[in-house]
Amino acid sequence: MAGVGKIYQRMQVAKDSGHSCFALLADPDKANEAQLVTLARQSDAAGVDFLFLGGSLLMADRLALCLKVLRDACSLPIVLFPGSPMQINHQADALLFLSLISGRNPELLIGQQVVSAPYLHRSPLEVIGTGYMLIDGGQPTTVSYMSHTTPIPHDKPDIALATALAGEMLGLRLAYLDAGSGAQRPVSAEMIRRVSNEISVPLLTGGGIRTPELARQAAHAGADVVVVGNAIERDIGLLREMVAAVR
Ligand code: 1GP
Repeated sequence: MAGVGKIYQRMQVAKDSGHSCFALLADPDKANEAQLVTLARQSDAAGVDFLFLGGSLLMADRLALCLKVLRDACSLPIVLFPGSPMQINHQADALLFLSLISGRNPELLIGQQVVSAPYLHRSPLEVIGTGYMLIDGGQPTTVSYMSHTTPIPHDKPDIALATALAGEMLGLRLAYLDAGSGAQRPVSAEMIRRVSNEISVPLLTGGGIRTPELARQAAHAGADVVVVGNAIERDIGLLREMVAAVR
């Protein structure tokens, strides 16, 4: 488990080179098997860098099935983006080991991590410690409700920066600014720029990125990995354009 794995290296290259990556987020609750196969094949063809898999609340026990379907349909790296320790599965390549550092809920800062650490220690997964920050996206999201935390205000880039720096100083290897799935407005370019310019770990952002132009703005502002879920779920025809915009 220790050391730097391939997926983290890829994100570091993005940070060092200024060439951002595109991650497609699939929610195991939302896509059926045929849709997952299409998603995987089209992602491969469009040059998607990572498939992220997870959701803040899973209503059905489909994670293992989704992993198998995606695995069989493409060769892209699969990264778990778990809403809870129940969303850990060793068939993925890597796991974002999230600490919700924008909140003050001890369970999500360290409690659930303690529960899952012994399992992860023995698993082949690349475990990537991630400082996860919820940013106000204009409406309450499932994550803010489920986590009992208050997001960082949309127009307070300094708070996001201070939080990201604290995460980095604590040894977390990624920073993730998330406006939440389906956010009315994504994290602002100003906030992304402010954080990206000052931290030395790769920066991910997602939530409410509905158009190629918004994806381009996020990458241009300094996001090393741009994560999109809903928009592609709604219209897979946007995929190529989204990936091209991030490049
Ligand atoms: C990943 O929560 C986001 O960070 C995904 O958000 O579904 O709105 O793209 P969307």
